[in-house]
This record gives sequence, C-alpha cells and structure tokens, in this order.
Amino acid sequence: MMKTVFALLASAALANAHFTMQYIWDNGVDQGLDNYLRVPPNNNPVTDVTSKDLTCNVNGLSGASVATLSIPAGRNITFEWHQHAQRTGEDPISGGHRGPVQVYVAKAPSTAASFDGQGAVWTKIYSSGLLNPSSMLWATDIVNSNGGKHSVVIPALLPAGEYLLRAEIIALHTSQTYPGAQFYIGCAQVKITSGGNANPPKISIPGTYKGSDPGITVNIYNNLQSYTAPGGPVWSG
Ligand SMILES: *[C@@H]1O[C@H](CO)[C@@H](O)[C@H](O)[C@H]1NC(C)=O
Ligand SMILES: [Cu+2]
Repeated sequence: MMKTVFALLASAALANAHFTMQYIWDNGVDQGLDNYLRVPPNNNPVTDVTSKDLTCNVNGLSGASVATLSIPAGRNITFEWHQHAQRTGEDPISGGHRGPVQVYVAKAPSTAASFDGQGAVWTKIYSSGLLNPSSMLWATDIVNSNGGKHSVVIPALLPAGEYLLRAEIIALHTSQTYPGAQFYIGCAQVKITSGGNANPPKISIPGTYKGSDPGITVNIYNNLQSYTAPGGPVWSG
C-alpha cells in the first residue's frame, strides 16, 4: 500500500515538473490560451536532438488547424509557459528546471500552417543562459519569477512573409550524460506583414544540435563558470 502511494507521488511529481508554451502576447496584449500555437499532446520534454520533435515539439510538423497571427516586424512578442493549462501561481516552469531560454524564427516558403520547419531555415534571435555563476542564476529563474514569460523583439530587418517562431527552454538538471537535457519547445505561427530585406544566418533543427555539444551534455552542479547554449550566436538584425 505505502509502495503504491509513493510510486503515485513520484510519478505525479515528475509529471508536475514539466511544462508547455500556452500563450503568446503581442506588444503586451495576451492572445489567449493556445491561440496561434502548435500544441503538443502533453508537457513532456524532447530529449533526442536528432528527432523531428526537436523542431516544434511532438505532432509539431504542421499547424493546419492553427491560426496565424499578423504582425509587423519590430513587434515585442512574449511567450508564456506553464506546467498545466492554468495560471494558478504555481512555479510556472518549476524551479528545479535550470538552463537557457532561446528563440528562433524560420520563414515558410508558403504558409506558416503548412511549414514543417525542416532544413537549414532557423535563425536565432534571442538567447539567455547562465546569468550569474556564483548564485547559479539562470534564464529559467527569470522566467519563473516573471509568471512564465520571456519576450523578444522581432527584428525589423526580417523580410515580410509567414514564419514559425520557435521558443526553447532547455532544462539541465539531468544533463550530465546524453540523453539527459530536456528540451521544452513551443512554436507559434505568425505573418510578418511588413519587414526588411535581410538574409540572416540559418541552422537546422534537428541537425545542428549534437548530443556532445557543451551546452547539451553538461554538469551544471559542479561550479560551472560559463555556459554556451547550442545553436551558435544570436542574429540581432
Ligand atoms: C516586451 O513586453 C514585455 C511584456 O509587456 C515587457 O516586459 C518588456 O519590457 C518588453 N520588451 C521590450 C524590449 O520592449
Ligand atoms: Cu520537467
């Protein structure tokens, strides 16, 4: 009997410790639960960096039933994550989950809804990682204290067109060996109605990340002094 109770508690604790992207905000305006988002079937992380689930989470290769948000380039987009489909005040992404927060964009050849995000199409526009080594303050701590939210300004030089926005939170509490790092991924569909004419650098997701990357297989509990997130530098436009 006790064994069963402990087993249940343990599995509940594990499930509780995961999270999903649930809202985006456009210039400070909440767009509503799950709107414009490719919603995965549950809050489990992706751990295989060679899987197509790394692109836009499980079942994320198309967004046929997902609407696309129209915005001009230069907008401030906020992503909001929670453990459960609610804003209850619980730790939004669970305090034990420490690691970087990154945002990528990929331009669709036609519509965002039909775009699978495969190939060298992703440009990194935001990355925040280990903010203070001595206090072990990570970008994820800021997300937790900010109601599950982090923001990015869509670079004004991006060409007009339909895009996937991909935000990623990598939890590194079990990443001493590979697979171990937990990739939490959310993709939003947007249409940039006016922009610029930049041709920014691009990577593949999956493809560029390797299990051996120092930002993916890393012990964060051994006096880590600096951290290099996977996927290369940020393009700021
Ligand atoms: C983006 O919006 C968020 C939420 O409204 C705000 O906290 C943040 O300061 C804004 N960032 C910029 C660069 O304007
Ligand atoms: Cu978790």
